[in-house]
Amino acid sequence: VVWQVAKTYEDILYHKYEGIAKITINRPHKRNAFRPKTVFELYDAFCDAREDGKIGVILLTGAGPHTDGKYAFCSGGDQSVRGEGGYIDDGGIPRLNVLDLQRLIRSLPKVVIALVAGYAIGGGHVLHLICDLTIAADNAIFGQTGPKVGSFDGGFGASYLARIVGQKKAREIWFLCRQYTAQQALEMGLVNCVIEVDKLEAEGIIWAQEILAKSPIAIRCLKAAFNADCDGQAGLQELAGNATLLYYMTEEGAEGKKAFLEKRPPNFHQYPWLP
Ligand code: 2NE
Repeated sequence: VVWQVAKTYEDILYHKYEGIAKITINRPHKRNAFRPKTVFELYDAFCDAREDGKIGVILLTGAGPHTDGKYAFCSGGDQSVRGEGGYIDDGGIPRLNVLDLQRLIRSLPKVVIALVAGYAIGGGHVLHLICDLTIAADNAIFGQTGPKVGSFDGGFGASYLARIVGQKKAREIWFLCRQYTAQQALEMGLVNCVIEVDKLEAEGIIWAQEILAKSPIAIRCLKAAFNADCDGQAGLQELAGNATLLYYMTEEGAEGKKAFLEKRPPNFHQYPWLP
């Protein structure tokens, strides 16, 4: 695979290859912890991948290993820039902008696959959780730390985690702040598969290519449908948005617009009331 650089950033890497975008958090000296700038860059790259009609699958991963040999997907918010009210950006503004990123990953109509080697901890754990699929390297370590470091994610980080692993296990993960191996994560349904670390990216590409061979509209409707089950009115909005998109593609839908522009009454009689 020859990755093409899609755009250059400070805290992340962004590449593309034949329908696949790869976004890499690139702060290995901090176990890929994110600061506000990292999140703004991630948001920008995800928006680009969303807009690119050739891209169907996005891989999210962490750079590594670090010089000490350790791997990390992401270790959450950068505690060294945490101030009152959030993580402080370059302009001194406190931010929790990772919540915006979570919503973008969840709602963009393409498949996002987390490739996790090493630590997926704290807000980094929630990032993999929010992705549609997770492929774990055999050295992956999962866990939340919030109550240990004076933080918590009571949004998707709590409720969606409970949807995935069940209420008891989700409470254990948050209340005890233990770390779990890739195998344990697999057993609790937190990841889709476990693979040797040096095969992680190749496996991600295989999964992506299988998905890319499928119908884009079928995949986007399914993602919206899975989300709708958990996301209340926002989830229904996404699902219904797909219905509107498909309706606009029909002659019946186009007739309403044409009639308005031609200043005549619409002729919907030509379309049946299907059973
Ligand atoms: C990830 C973990 C378990 C790795 O442990 P280890 O022993 O392998 O590495 P070490 O030595 O702790 O970390 C290596 C370097 O990375 C920095 C460390 O400070 C250290 O720096 P130096 O001493 O070499 O200068 N580093 C690692 N994680 C960092 C972080 N999150 N922020 C800033 N620097 C970090 C271990 O490192 C760990 O437990 N990390 C902290 C995990 C954590 O508590 N994350 C925040 C959770 S809260 C959150 O993410 C959040 C939220 O709850 C709600 C909204 C938004 C965010």
